[in-house]
Amino acid sequence: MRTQVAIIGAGPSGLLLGQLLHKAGIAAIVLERQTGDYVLTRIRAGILEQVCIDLMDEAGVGTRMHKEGLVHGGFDMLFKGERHRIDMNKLTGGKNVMVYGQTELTKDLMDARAAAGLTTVYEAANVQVHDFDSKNPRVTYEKDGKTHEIQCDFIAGCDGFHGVCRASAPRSAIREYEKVDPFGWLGLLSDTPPVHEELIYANSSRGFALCSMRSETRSRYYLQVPLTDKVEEWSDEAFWQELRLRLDPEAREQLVTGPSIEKSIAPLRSFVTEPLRFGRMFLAGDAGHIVPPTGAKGLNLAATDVKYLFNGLVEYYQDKSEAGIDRYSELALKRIWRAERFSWWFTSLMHRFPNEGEIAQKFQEAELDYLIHSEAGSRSIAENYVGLPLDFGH
Ligand code: RFL
Ligand code: PHB
Repeated sequence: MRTQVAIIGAGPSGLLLGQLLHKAGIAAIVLERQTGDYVLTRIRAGILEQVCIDLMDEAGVGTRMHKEGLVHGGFDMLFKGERHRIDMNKLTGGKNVMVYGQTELTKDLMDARAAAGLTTVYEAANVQVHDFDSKNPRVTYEKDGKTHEIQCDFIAGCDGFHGVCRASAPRSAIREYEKVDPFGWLGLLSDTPPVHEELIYANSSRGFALCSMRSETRSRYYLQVPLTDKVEEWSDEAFWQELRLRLDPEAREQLVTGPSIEKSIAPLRSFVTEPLRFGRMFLAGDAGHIVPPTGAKGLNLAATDVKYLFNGLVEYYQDKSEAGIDRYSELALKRIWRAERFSWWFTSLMHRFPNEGEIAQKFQEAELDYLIHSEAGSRSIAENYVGLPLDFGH
């Protein structure tokens, strides 16, 4: 088989890249290790920045998102038992975010891919990338007991944190930066109305909590928990009880509880790979970087990596210029480091750190108090949360 771009991974990065390339008349094949159903049952991100919304539109898959997504112009920060609203819309001159789950976005992209008759190989085992340091890269994989080969011009490594592409880059050419936080997030999804019409980020002496949602009837809540906790040890009742204790009296009163549909613990990690290009192989999304989820940046960064890479590939095929693909790594990393910085900072501001004592909470509360009373402080949070423009600082 031959194609122009072999995309490894059918998560949001791989599917979005595939759809944008299709629209531009560039051929791609997507290889995915799991089944499509498995990919769709992973509960992950929930917040889209404007640039991500725009990209879904550019890919021609925005219709359901605009119909069902919830536009949010602000969120609450809770500390010392009181809630304070960050009016993102006002502070950023009219920008918002949208609540639209990663599973829905992935489904829209999968459906569009299927409708256009584009090739996605699910359950592709033992995917391997070859010769990406030459002009004739290849990808091999196993399916139905046979080994298959794809010849291509480029390989897009959209295969997430545990993928094969980053692992195949020569160790001497790669630099990795990592910080793992000493706690995780226990998430619970339930078919209950959200406790509040916008998100609540809570700094409590018992640990961080987040009240999020997927729709007006489906809620997503998170609790900071020690990494040693096991999800099986958390009954739904224990979760709701702990969440109540981390909320303010009004939210505690309004919280509607119900059985969980999904419960899982995710670690919090900051991780960046430099560079994101190895000859004719590029890394995009979680394959190249991970952010702690506090800033809601993971999915959005994946989308903007894809946009930069897509622009570079279009320039290559339409204008016969390598300038765009040559700049991909540098452009994407600038935006990635800014989001890494914000996500790390917001995580540090909102969580309990086991070894830092009570003074650390006092510092956090003083900083939060400053941030919500200072327009400059609030605006800085708002402008980062809604997402910096694609050409910020260029
Ligand atoms: P994905 O979504 O991990 O998709 C990668 C795809 O590649 C496949 N794959 C392979 N395919 C073929 N061969 C191989 N050798 C392969 N190895 C892997 C995988 O099966 C998968 O389908 O990466 P992508 O597309 O870059 O998208 C990134 C986002 O998924 C990610 O940034 C966010 O979901 C991060 N994230 C969250 N972000 C938020 O903004 N808010 C959240 O609440 C939030 N929760 C989460 C998260 C990430 C999590 N992970 C990665 C464990 C919760 C979790 C549990
Ligand atoms: C989510 O709804 O899953 C979510 C929302 C905001 C975050 C992280 C996760 O910062």
